Amino acid sequence: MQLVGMLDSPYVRRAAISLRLLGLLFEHRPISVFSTFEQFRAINPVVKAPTLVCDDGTVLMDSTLIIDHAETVAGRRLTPADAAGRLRDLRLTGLALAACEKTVQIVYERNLRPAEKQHQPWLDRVQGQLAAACAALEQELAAAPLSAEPQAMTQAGVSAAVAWAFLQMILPDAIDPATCPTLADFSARAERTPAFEAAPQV
Ligand SMILES: N[C@@H](CCC(=O)N[C@@H](CS)C(=O)NCC(=O)O)C(=O)O
Repeated sequence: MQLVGMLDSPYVRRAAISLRLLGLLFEHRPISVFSTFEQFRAINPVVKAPTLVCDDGTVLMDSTLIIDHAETVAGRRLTPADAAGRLRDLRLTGLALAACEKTVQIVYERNLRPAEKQHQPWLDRVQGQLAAACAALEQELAAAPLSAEPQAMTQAGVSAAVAWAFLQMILPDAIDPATCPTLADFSARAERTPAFEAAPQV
């Protein structure tokens, strides 16, 4: 199978890291939805990254659905098996995905919309949502740490670490790392593990 998309996308990156943690072999095709739009469109006319081209030719999009499929192929999940553990993992993953989404919305508003058409009240709203997602992640990780060890890494860990690294790379002034020390430390430790190092965001 082929994973299509650039690793500067947190969605592509969480999919790539998850595939590796699941032990699945795949070819990564670093094609951009912006600079190589037509090349991407030839693979997936919807032009969404990540896109997974499955071995049977099925073109699958959305990182969560790609990970769901990968877990089925691998025969195991990156979420805890028990209901309470899985619920916590899903909640943390949801917070991380919201942080990714709000970060991307700010970047698109700033970079893709002409300056005179940018709407500050919308940016303020999104910034507040991003801050809320990061604060909740920080609070919950501080209360009950996630393991950054490869064998114990769950989807919440993958997504939280990727979301924080992406935010720091692309909007370094948006959230002061001093307000999220647990999240920042967790992300840094995860980044030093083989599955993360094999999928560098820069
Ligand atoms: N919910 C989707 C979000 C994917 C997403 O928005 N990807 C961006 C790249 S970071 C993209 O494809 N942007 C191009 C577009 O939406 O036109 C997922 O989890 O895969």
